[in-house]
Amino acid sequence: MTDVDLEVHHSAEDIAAALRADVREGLTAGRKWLPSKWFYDARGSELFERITELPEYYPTRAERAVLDRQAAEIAKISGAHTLVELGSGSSEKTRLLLDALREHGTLRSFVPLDVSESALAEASNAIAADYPSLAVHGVVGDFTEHLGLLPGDRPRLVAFLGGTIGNFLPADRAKFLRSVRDVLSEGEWLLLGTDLVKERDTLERAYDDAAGVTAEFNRNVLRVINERLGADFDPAAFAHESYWDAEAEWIEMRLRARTDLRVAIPGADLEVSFAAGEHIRTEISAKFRPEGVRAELSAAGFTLERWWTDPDGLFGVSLSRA
Ligand code: AVJ
Repeated sequence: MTDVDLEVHHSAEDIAAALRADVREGLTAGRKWLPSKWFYDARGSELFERITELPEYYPTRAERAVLDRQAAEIAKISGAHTLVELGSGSSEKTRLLLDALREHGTLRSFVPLDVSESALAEASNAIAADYPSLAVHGVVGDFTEHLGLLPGDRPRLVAFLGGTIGNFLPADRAKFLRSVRDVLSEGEWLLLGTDLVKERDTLERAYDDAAGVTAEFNRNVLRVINERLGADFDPAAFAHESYWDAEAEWIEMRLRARTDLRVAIPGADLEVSFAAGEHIRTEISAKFRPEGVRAELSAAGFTLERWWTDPDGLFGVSLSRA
């Protein structure tokens, strides 16, 4: 028998109100920006899945290479009864961890948490079907807000994979890591995926693929605003860009207005003007150095127990103890 339930922390009204507040703040700022979590409606989540298969987008493959090799070790060290996955998306790589924990004999429940209800429901159902004795408890929500509500037998292993930690600004990242530490008890675990600093070309291409999938993913945020707030963005009027900021050590995705534009956003009571060439920053994706990851984990109250990279040294995975 399968055992899936979905807990939804975001009603359609909550989502519209949060988007409205973000749009008002970000698009009235001197340098326009939008939070990257708004990419992920059903279409955006699908586009992201396609990104993970692109030749230029190495992080997914590199992280999978680490988990392939180390899942058994992760299961043995953590002895987790519950796997919690933050920003779970399609939960594809999660299966490597679930298999290893099942093999190890400690696994009881799986708690995926994601902002996208469609992606979460699909993933939870697929996992529940393939792991009949596993209790699956999906949580639809924002992992910056709903961490205190994480269910599951202890010890729990919280997996935050894919390098999504890089989407936070550094100060928010520190707060977030601290909040994860605060919901865990001593002896519970964090498995963290961090994309590593590397040469500009490799990074910029990973976020600007030849097939244009990332460009569509980027423009999807404008469609989300059109749908949820009745705006009249013409996505084609914005050019997609990826830019490696070598000083901040992050990739920025931007949408650059091709001409002077005026956009009405009735659901946010807003009219926004763009000068030709002006851009909206739609995402930062920070890249890390091993010593930086160790320092940030330690500052948040974690003890780093293991650090692995893929054979090409592109991506790091750390296992830390609370
Ligand atoms: C899902 C947040 C890990 O930052 O690399 C992929 C999102 N953006 N291509 C990343 C993304 C553009 C991705 N994360």
